[in-house]
Amino acid sequence: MIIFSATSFYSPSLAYLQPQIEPISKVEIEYPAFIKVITVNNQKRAFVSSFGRNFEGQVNMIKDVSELLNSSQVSKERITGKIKWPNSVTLCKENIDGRTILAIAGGFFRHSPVMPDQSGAINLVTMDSGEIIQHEITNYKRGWFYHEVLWKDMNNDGLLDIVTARSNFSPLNPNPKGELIWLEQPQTDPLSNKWEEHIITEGPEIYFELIDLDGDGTDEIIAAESFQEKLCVYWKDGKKWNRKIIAEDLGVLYSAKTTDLNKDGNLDLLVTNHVSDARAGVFCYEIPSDFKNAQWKKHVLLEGIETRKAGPGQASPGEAIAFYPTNDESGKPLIAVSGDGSQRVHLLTPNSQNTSNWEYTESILYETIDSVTGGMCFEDLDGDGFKELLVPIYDSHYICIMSMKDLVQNK
Ligand SMILES: [Ca+2]
Ligand SMILES: [Ca+2]
Ligand SMILES: [Ca+2]
Ligand SMILES: [Ca+2]
Repeated sequence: MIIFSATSFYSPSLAYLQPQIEPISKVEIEYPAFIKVITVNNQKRAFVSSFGRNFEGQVNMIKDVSELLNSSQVSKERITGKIKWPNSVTLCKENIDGRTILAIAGGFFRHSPVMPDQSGAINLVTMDSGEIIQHEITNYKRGWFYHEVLWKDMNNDGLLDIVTARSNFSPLNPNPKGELIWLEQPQTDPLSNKWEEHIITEGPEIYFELIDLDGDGTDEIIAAESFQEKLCVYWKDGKKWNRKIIAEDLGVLYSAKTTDLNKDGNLDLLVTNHVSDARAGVFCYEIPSDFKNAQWKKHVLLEGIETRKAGPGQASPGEAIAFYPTNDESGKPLIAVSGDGSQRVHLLTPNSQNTSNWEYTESILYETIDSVTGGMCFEDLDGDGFKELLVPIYDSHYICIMSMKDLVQNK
């Protein structure tokens, strides 16, 4: 077994000689857009969301994730083929009605007036006992779509509810809006009864996080208001939500996630945008203790990502994920970035362990042939202690799997 210490791994004298690492496998699957590995009943399962303009949206489950490591063909089970543009798949941590439940967010915007309705929904799916049950819990709202789901008991009745954000953006809508809502789990028959909708606040659209930044027992909201091009924090005063704009100079936003990037003990916000100009990049905002009034100090970690995919609407990057190659979480995390229109997976390695040094070195982990990259995830699939990176290679119809063992050993 290969053992490495944080010290040797992060030593700046050891640059990545071969940053582009060979995939250990490429698994065929049509139009993969997002992949997530979720432990369901103590078994790791991979869920792949697929969609395309003229391709029926579907979510497939790969029951035996070890198949992903050594074969281009895997046995998969379609858990739904009836969801428009499925995005994230999120497991409810508690059984509901004795069943394991997945929530799938979906929908997309219309590019043109002749395009059919793409309005989205939140669907619950359960597949215990081999039978698949699907229940749409949102009311139809024309032109709106959903991306992320969070399970949280919002009314303290002991039943987990769903928090989600929706957007009504389209190129045909000059003033897109967002809404953060929660859907109340009914007391009985949650797989057939209505989940009552409650609006939390207008604004949040795609990525959001509920987090109690000041420890007063009430969550604040951090939101990437993607199409409104605003990165915001909300906090509650009595019944009123206050909103502070952290940034509005990045263009369309992709993701925002709290994590301590520089390991100084304070949370930072890791942000990506999604543009086709020189601003395309990866950014960090240090969250000040006086988050309402003080400036959120910005650091540019990577900028000028080139959008190599041709065609209208192509942009870069996608989501950035702070990660460690193994379970050893000492030192600063590395950052993996799905390039989306850059057709690459970018790796950012911190130049120094100094908490006041925000410099990173970019290397390319993987480069596709004319395909955008989708929503990726890390998981140690074979239990060897090194995580695998699973990347949807959308236009070329496969999932690329790389072992972080190769990253560590190549350096
Ligand atoms: Ca509840
Ligand atoms: Ca708070
Ligand atoms: Ca920090
Ligand atoms: Ca592994």
